[in-house]
Amino acid sequence: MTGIEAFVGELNILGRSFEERIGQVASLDDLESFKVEFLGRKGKLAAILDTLTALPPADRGTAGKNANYWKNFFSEAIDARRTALNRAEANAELSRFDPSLPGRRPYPGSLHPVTLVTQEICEVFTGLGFEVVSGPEVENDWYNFEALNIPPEHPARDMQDTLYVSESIVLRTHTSPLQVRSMMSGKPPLAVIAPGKVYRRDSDLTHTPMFHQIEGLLVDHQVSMAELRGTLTSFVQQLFGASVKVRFRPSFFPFTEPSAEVDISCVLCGGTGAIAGAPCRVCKTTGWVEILGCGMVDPNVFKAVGYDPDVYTGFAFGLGVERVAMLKYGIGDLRMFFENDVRFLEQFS
Ligand code: 2NM
Repeated sequence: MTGIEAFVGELNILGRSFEERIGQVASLDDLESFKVEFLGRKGKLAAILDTLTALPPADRGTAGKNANYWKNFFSEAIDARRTALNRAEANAELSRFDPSLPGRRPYPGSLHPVTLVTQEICEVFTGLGFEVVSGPEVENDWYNFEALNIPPEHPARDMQDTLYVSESIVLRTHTSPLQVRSMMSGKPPLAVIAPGKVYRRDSDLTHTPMFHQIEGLLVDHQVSMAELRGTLTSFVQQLFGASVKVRFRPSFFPFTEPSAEVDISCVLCGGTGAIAGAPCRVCKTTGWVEILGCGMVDPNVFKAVGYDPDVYTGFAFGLGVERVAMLKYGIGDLRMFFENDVRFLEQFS
């Protein structure tokens, strides 16, 4: 065998061993060492090429072409193998993913019961022609007290009851300052409903330092208490059902005269005071529950906002939203509204 024949023979043996083994390379790491073994600077192909200089110069071209052929063959085969191994790995990952598994249940959330009841009450009053108004939670003394006929020595102004920001700035203790603002920025006929947060220095089982109120006001010529009674009767029957009974009891507020508190027949026992012979826990056997306060706007309030009390009369009312929500949904504990336990809240979705 001549030199060139031996050279080409070595290459062919190397090529066959490459072809036998490449199919068994099973990982990308193994493929890199396999590449070094055949194509590396000190690899098997390089070892054969080192013998090229021992050949007669006339044979070196043929030898070089043969060696190049194998070099390209090895490179392409290794690249193809790398592509195949990559694809196999991607497929293995896909097979770990189970497309038949059920999706995760969406968790959409829900409106807070205080929001729901506020919306519902505002809808009843907008249906009666009232306009919804809003305004600042931090008020000055004049809007919160003075304009509402609450004099400087009134107990409501006590540090015990009111959250003061400074000597003359308070967190509003009711939403009435909104009605004062409405009267001053508008003119009769006026019908507004004012929902919002209010603040009082009070915290126990049945009182929270922040709660929600809705107050209403209607001003026009010759507004009568009969219209107050008709409006509020329509309101509670839309909210609690046409069969609830309504009664008005005399009461007192500084900003209304006369004033009244409104009771409805108990929503739990239906006004009987008992359920299956047991005393009703909601009305304490009386058959009635208090739902709001109201009255005819005091002339002093009209004077404060620049309305002539001999020309205009009006009625006003106010209610606590948490209290109404407790009655409407049969919630026994005020703290439920503020704990934000999802198991409680999701019942209103
Ligand atoms: C109540 C009860 C009675 C009331 C009065 C006014 C205003 F600004 F017109 F004078 N706003 N709200 C009012 C009247 C509120 O809450 C129990």
